[in-house]
Amino acid sequence: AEDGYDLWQRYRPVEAGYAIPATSIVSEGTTPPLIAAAQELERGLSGLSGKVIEVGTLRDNAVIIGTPSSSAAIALLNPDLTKAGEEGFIIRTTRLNDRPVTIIAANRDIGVLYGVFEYLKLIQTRQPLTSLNITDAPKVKLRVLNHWDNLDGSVERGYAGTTIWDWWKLPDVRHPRYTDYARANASVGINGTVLNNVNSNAVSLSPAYIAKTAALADTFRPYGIKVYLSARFSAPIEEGGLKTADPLDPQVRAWWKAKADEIYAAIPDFGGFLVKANSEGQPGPQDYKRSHADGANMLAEALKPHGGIVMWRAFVYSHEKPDDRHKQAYDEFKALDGQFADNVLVQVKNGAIDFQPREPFHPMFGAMPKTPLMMEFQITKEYLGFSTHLAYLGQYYEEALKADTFAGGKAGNTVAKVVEGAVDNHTLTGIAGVANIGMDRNWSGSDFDQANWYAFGRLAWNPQASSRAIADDWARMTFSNDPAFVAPVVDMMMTSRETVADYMTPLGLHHLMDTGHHYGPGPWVDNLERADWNPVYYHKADINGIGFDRMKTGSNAIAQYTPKAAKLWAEPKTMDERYLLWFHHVPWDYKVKSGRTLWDEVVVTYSKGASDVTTMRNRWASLKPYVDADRFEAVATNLMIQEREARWWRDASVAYFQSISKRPLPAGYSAPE
Ligand code: GCW
Repeated sequence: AEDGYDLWQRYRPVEAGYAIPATSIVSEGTTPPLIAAAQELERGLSGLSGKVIEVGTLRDNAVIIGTPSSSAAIALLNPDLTKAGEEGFIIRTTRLNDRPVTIIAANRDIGVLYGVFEYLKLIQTRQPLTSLNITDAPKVKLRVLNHWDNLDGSVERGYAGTTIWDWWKLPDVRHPRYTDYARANASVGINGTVLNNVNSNAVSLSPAYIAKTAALADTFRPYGIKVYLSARFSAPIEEGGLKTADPLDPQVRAWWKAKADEIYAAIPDFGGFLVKANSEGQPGPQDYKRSHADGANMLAEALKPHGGIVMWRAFVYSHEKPDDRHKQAYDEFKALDGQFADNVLVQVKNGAIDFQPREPFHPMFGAMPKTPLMMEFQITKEYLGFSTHLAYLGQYYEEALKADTFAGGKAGNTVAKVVEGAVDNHTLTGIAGVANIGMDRNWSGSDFDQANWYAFGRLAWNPQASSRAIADDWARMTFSNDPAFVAPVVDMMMTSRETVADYMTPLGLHHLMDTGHHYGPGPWVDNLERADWNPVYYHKADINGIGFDRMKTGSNAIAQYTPKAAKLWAEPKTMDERYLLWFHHVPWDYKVKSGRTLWDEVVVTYSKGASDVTTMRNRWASLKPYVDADRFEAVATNLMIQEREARWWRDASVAYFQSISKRPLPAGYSAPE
């Protein structure tokens, strides 16, 4: 049965009519990454061609893989690898000893593995193989998953079952699933993984857990994946028995240095630490009246001799500050630009609130030229319907990455270019994605959520890639290459996130999900202990209007953007109305671009979102002939749930807002029965 376990690496036989010329694999490499590369190529080519294609001798149409130092054949052919860099590769059809061959070559072993995955993708997406000349290399250095996995097995905001890390049985038991995890990640170029939740437990830094972490690191190493840990800032107290975790205290600094030395003794290529500090109740340097830079630099100093890095999160907000939550991270961090050690990256969520279905880009991007800023996307769909609602996030990520920061007053300095380091000349660069992986057979909780993991990796490799092209590859590799399937599915994926925004948070509304779990509507919630957790704080609806005024007349968060970026949102009349209520408090009777009143537009957009899910559901039903029965049914069931819940969102939201606006529903829209 098709249970989705194979992800986009199914390697099922191609249909007659598509030719795979490869006859044998030539690989002389003996290092673990080169062995992994040869094994993957054997597995992929054999599966896809339906015949055994093994590592063997040179024949016509052999595929030769390796680096100039591991392969005499590659050395002899001496291909130009200057553009392949540290992790990139080339794929080329050429001739050797008068035989036609394909070479997959790189400067380093890991590039060969990446090249193998690219070559297999060409077959999986039915590209011609006869005259290849490909050079590719990642544009971002650290391409990292963040697991919000707790040591007790639960996953914070995880909707795909419990953690895949079997902490009890590690370090001795190494499940094959760990290798499959590494293969999947390497296939999209992910080269790092933070194993534990940012809301971390100091036990993850204990000797027993370091040994367990080392076992995972050993398993992932052949695939180019480094492990990292979330570090609890108060660990010197909890694990070390010290009285303080003050970053300027010599004993605290010595404890972290010793801890880093201990970790590197077990894991020589350990990546470093991810830290959530002074955010949502987590300990941090401010507990000792020190700055984020003081905290980050202390850890950076401990990791530096070993080549490790610190990813310090900018997701901070405090309810003690009555000001707009939107402004807090920028306000705290902007002043620290230039104060971070050179092995620190500041990790910033794509938007200033919290992974909402739509957010404008975070104003920190472009505003801290002296600090490498790492993008943090959420792959798990905390605010977009968990794993039952279909929302393709590739399109979401692309929207954030393409946004123009106008840094330095110049057009074209997009978020992607800031993250790539191209705007401010950083070589230490990174993108993180909060993983959607768990023990479900299909890894991600649903078949279509696998696409979000896939798209994250592809965009981390190349932040300027097209999310539509990525969806197209994914649909072909995961389901079918039949154009009658691919075209409608890609169209459906590309509009799916907009649909979710329409039925949950239209026109720039945000954070209206029910409390705590964030599933389903809760725009009426107004009784939480913290004002900034209440949906009413974000929509500010009253009898006259709705929306969060972030202009000068309100919180003035708009001033955190460069003038040219701010200008795009300054005028309700001319702006993209999908951000309208994010920045403006607008009267219900205001006329939007469609000619309707704002009130009518809110109702119409909620309704459109709900009916677009019905359209998706019908579209999927029509694709039954192209999909195996198990996965067809699994997706169909989710779409049934999504349709029901989109209507729930529409009806509950419209009814609630109507109780405030006191306006009639527009003609043709009836109240829910
Ligand atoms: O989105 C919020 C989540 C928390 C999460 C926090 C964060 C890990 O609701 O579950 O905690 O953000 O990103 O730190």
